[in-house]
Amino acid sequence: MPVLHWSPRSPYVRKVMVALHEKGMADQVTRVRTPVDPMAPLVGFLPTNPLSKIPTLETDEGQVLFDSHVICRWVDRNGRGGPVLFPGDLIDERNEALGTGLIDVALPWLVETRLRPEALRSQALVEGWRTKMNAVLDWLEARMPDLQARSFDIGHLSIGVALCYLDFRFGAEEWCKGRPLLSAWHAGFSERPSVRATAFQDET
Ligand SMILES: N[C@@H](CCC(=O)N[C@@H](CS)C(=O)NCC(=O)O)C(=O)O
Repeated sequence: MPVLHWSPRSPYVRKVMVALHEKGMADQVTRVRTPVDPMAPLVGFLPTNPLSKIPTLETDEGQVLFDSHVICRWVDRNGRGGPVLFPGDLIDERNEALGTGLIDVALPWLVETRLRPEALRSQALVEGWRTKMNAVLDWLEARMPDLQARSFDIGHLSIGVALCYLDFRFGAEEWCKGRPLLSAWHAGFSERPSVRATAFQDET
């Protein structure tokens, strides 16, 4: 069975997990908890993924696939039923990039404000990330009719997971405030069985 290097609190991994559920493949993959750390690359994992990042997938054919975009493509190709995640008009992947880009903003922000020693933290960086986060959210609020006119694809999945991650780690930023269309859309997204089955969890 394919092996997915995994964590219950990684938003990139959750993209893959939601995709697996959407495509009826959640039980077709063995999950292995792989404790990566940007400040201490996992030496034993480097021969598998020299970037020491998750998600990473080892297929039955001996291929190693990363990152979340590539693995979601593999899921879409190998899934049984479910929505076509990559319809191929580029807007699907543009929207995926926007969702993943929001995660790319949130993750270093989290590292900066929670893991770096206080004396080394940069307020300017945090303000930059906050500006980008709000710009993405406003951009989405303005384009909700376009997003909703499309069938569910990798763009919806990626944006939805990114918003779940903001709820999980950045509740104080109150991203819903003043964005009624995006909030309502995300409430519907959160009810999908694939999303409910893959909730973020902090380990104790
Ligand atoms: N672009 C990658 C990003 C993956 C990523 O950064 N994952 C984090 C976990 S949330 C990680 O592995 N961090 C460890 C590190 O940066 O060394 C993707 O979409 O899969």
